[in-house]
Amino acid sequence: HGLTTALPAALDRGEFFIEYQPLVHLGDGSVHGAEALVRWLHPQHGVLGPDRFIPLAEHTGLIVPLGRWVLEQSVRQAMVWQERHSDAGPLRINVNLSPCQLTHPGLVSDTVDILERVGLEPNSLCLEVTESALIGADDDLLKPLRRLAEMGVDIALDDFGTGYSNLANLRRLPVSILKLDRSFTQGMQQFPADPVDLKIVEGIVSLAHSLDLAVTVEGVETGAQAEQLRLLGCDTAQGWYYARPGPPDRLHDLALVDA
Ligand code: G
Ligand code: G
Ligand code: MN
Ligand code: NA
Repeated sequence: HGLTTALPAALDRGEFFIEYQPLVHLGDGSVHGAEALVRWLHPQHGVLGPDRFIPLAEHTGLIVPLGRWVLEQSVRQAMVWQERHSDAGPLRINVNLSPCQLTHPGLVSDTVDILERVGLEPNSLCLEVTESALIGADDDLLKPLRRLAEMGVDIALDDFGTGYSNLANLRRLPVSILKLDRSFTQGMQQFPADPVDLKIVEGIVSLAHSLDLAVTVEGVETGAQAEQLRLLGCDTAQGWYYARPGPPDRLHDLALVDA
């Protein structure tokens, strides 16, 4: 595969870049932070989204150095936001982790090293892990996540509700945030939403809060969705209604508007 063989050189040549999508508090619309989303500016094919190359990077192992690069860039960017917007409260950064990064022995030491070199507080970082990556996870897999959580790094369960997680299993995961999958948000397009959809989200939020987990919703595209998810008690939100993924300076504009 052409893209696969081009990946290592692309990292060396600096062809990857990161877009940031804001996360807002549903209560007052203020900016909470942003999720880092990597892209590849391919010299022939133009901008490629992560769906095109993350699976290839996972397959070849390049995901480890690429993931480390994404983490370092994102942590540096969060530090820049915090220095410029000390008034907005510490803006936070969410970074996605692939399953192979979870089993890589350097995960904890690389993360600690990056946070210390940059000077970002661990509780300004959230690592997103998909629900499917943690299904049936044994203690060996959970240990590095637990160490990071003990340091204050938030762990979010991404795409929550699409997998097959045993809800009772949530208690043993070192997770502090549930990111409700976009499919739930799509069910809130009508106002009022389908009563069954409302009940399901209400139940998830209630369970999450009783376990001291915060709930983030993804894929909010309309004000009606935002309002219904706010009324259901969701904590933070992300989606095109607020902002598409974009360059880092866009977060300054948003944070300034709300300040
Ligand atoms: O960027 P887009 O909006 O198309 O995101 C598509 C998917 O790619 C998301 O599910 C996201 O979790 C994943 N993704 C984006 N950036 C990264 C990254 O840096 N590392 C990993 N492992 N996945 C990412
Ligand atoms: O990590 P995760 O799979 O959740 O990554 C977020 C993905 O969702 C990215 O591909 C991002 O571009 C996409 N996305 C973000 N906001 C919206 C939205 O409001 N609507 C839709 N359809 N997709 C979104
Ligand atoms: Mn994510
Ligand atoms: Na998701």
